[in-house]
Amino acid sequence: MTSNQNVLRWLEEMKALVKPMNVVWIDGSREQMEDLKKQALSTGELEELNQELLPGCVLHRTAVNDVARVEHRTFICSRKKEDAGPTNNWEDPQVMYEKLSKLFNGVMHDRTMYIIPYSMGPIGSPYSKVGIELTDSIYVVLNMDIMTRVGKDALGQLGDSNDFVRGLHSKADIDEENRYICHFPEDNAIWSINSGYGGNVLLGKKCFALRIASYQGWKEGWMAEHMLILGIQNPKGEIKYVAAAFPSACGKTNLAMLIPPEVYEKKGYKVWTVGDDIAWMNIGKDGRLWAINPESGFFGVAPGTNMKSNPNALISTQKNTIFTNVVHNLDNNTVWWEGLDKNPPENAVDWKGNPWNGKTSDVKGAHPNSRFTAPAINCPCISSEFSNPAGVPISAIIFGGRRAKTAPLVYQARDWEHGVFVGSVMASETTAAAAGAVGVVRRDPMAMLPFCGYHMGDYFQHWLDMGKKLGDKAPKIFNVNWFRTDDEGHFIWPGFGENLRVLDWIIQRCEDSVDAVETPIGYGPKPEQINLDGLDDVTMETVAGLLDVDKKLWLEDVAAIKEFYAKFGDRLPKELSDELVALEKRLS
Ligand code: GTP
Ligand code: SPV
Ligand code: MN
Repeated sequence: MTSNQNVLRWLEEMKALVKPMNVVWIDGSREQMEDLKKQALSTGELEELNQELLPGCVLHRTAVNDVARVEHRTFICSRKKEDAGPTNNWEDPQVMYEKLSKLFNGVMHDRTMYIIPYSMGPIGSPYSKVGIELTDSIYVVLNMDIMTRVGKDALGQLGDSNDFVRGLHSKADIDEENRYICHFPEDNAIWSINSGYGGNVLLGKKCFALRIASYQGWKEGWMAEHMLILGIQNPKGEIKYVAAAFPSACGKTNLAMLIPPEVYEKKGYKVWTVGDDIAWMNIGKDGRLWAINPESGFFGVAPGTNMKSNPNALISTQKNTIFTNVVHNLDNNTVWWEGLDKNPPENAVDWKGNPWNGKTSDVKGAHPNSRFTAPAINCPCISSEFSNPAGVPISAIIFGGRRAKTAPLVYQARDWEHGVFVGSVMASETTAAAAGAVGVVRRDPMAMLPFCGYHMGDYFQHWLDMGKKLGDKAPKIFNVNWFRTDDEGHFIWPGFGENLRVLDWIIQRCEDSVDAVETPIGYGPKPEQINLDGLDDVTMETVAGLLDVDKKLWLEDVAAIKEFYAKFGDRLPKELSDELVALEKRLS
């Protein structure tokens, strides 16, 4: 498939380590994928779903101990410990290579090794990058084929270059005790063993496109971020693009595909999806920030996805989709999950593979982190710019998280530096996307806590440096929170499509066509500036409450931020500690 000596040399080295029974190059052809799918169906690794209702769709169940990212077993193996920083697990690269070599030694002796060349980003884009993943899992091959641009084109893009990310993955025995997801940023390498779950094994995604790429972006002067990208088209046909960083399972896919409320739709507003999880952003020739989506599919959270909350996501999953850890409805051989509809199947199999009756069972049928892998081209609102090698120009950057209290519905940062501060102190309640407790508030700067491949203090400095380069062409920075709750714990803001009402204010701020109120934390809308037309159950008083800045809660937050910032020692940029002092002053 290639004469690239850098690739061939590395392959020989890896083959000598894992000693595969067979080696198969993935060329990206339909025939090859169909063939692999058939093999996986014959072994039970995949189950074929109803091909009339869900053409091309299959179901997969992971091991019950292997259902989410494992942050405590994820390592950044930089040569110097301090370069991984206080928020990453670290191990010396030599020590880790040795330890993993023992686990990888001969691990594929009775298995086929698949070689997947892939491009993150459109083929031909100056911003795209190539990786090669070696894996013993057909499930991984089929997922990578949806999520990235796989095969000959990617190798063509690489040419003779040595600039490719070397990914090695084996399911091994799915042994939790020996599960490792390891990154060697200085070697462009990722080794992952003993898992079969998405974020741990689709090495193009979080491992490359965020952890390794964030490091590359730092060195090369661009940004790899955990952000959706969407275009908002106004009635005049003008499209403004925004990028938004929310932590895992906090609403990126939903916002990226939102359906405008009827009053907006009637006026002619449209929303276009460019990406739902990852943005690579470069300064373009015109000095503005341009973003590409390095992926080509959606690895979305299934529970809660329905025809009301996110019809575009649901429609995207109706063909050529891989479902993982959802309910198998045996009556019609389709799938189900909590929040799909109010009609759970009675004759079904749950995500663990046990018989399940949705009418009588008191346990959940789908895992809370069950997922669909769907081709982006299936999405009814996919942007015409989705594969544009130049990307799209970003007008606003939006941070957000799950906060029951404290964070208001929306506010704007005072300037770029303050915006970096706002992103750096983001906090959110944890979700099922990672193993561990759910619902605990933790700091998650720029939604990158689990994904930053180097010292987070240096990462903050990189953000500040990018702002200096962008100057007055820098996107405006905002913070949103869809998740404020009332005393009974119900969400106050209706969310989903109605979030366009908030984006509307954000776009108006970017166009300088609306004023704002100054608050201690930044600039907020006047309640009447949030358009509530056609939204009967939300009053202006409710919005005023959602925009309220509770100084007492914020001062508590300041104390927590001080503690968090202390971790970074002298690698915390002075601009950020100054911002914290200034915030405290404005609050008292
Ligand atoms: P990852 O793929 O893990 O990065 O997640 P994500 O950020 O793309 O999250 P996603 O859009 O899949 O949403 C996760 C959960 O949040 C789903 O259960 C949604 O139903 C819920 N959710 C999304 N948007 C909103 C919103 O505006 N309001 C409320 N209340 N819930 C929302
Ligand atoms: C996330 O957890 O942020 C995801 C899913 O997008 S995973 O690919 O598992 O990281
Ligand atoms: Mn994500």
